[in-house]
Amino acid sequence: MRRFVLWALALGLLAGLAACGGKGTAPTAAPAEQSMETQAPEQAPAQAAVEPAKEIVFFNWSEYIDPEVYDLFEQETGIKVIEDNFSSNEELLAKLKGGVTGYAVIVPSDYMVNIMIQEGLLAELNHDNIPNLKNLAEEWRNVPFDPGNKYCVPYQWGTTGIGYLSDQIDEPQSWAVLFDPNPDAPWYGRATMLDDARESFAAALIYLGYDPNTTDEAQLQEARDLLIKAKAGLSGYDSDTYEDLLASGENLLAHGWSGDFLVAQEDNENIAYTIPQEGGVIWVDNLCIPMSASPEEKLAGEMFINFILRPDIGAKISEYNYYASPNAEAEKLLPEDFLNDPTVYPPQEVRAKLHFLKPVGEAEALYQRLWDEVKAAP
Ligand code: N2P
Repeated sequence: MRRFVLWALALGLLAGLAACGGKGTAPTAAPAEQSMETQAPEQAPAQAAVEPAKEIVFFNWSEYIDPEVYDLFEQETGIKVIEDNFSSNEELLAKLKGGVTGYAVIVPSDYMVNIMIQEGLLAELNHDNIPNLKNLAEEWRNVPFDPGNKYCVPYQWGTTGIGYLSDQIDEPQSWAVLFDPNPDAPWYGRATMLDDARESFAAALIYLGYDPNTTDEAQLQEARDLLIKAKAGLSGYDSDTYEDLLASGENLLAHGWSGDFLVAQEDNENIAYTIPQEGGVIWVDNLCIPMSASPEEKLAGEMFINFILRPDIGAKISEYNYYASPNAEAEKLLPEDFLNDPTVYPPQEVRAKLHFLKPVGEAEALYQRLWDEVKAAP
């Protein structure tokens, strides 16, 4: 534990030195820990050092991390992590654009990383503070929305489809179970859709055979009408407790995220998950630091990201939330049945029908307006 604290302090010192600009002496190539041990304290330019914040707030999706990770991180570094939750990328974006402060690490999905970079909302990561980046699988080192992990580190990835109670209804084959509401179907009035504009529009657009990233207004209006039609068969929109409503038997069907259903199997073994024949969404969520973080929060945030990238911690997180890890070294620690679970790792023929959401530029406002119309409709 002491070793890590020293190492972290040394990294903070180097970061501080680097931030000083060109005038100071460049840090030597000697390993940070060694230089800490051999330097007399009075020789260190104390004014340049950034100390990690003692407490940080992690703004995350709900039930997405094993809370034990916080205890382990605190034991190791002395830094306390407080969790706060958001329910959609748009909610997260609105908070940041509204000038919120106090968040050290946030977890936007792929397309939202793109938008946040363009809006200047993300701080560049100091890779010197994140040596465990080397554990990321090669395919996650150069994602198109953030080449070279300049701003973010992939956290977990998964899919969006339909969860259902397999002891009460047959496996849904099509999104029609939601978009062609039938009062005689057992799940009529006992189904939810995600309270998420892009996700719910994606489901409707995919069902209609359109691109889930379309910017065509006529197609989007058609999708809006379909979403309004579907409301007759829904008990509501929900992104945080839909899996619990299945586990309790209150609902029979839910549009939602793969791992959430798998976790809920612990409460009800009849919960199953499927990607309808028309296809679904694939996404990767990312650990990023908002521009509004203080230097102290940023350093502590980078230490936290580095901790999550530890193989044992990455494996622990996947074992808790049942999402796939982008961490190659963590995957090596995961059991065979996890790695072979087609719900976690969709087979090639399913993968071919999955779409990443992409930024839609100016049409973003159109999506939001049409979603507001869906929500307001009777
Ligand atoms: C976890 C939510 C998964 C995040 N409850 C979907 N991007």
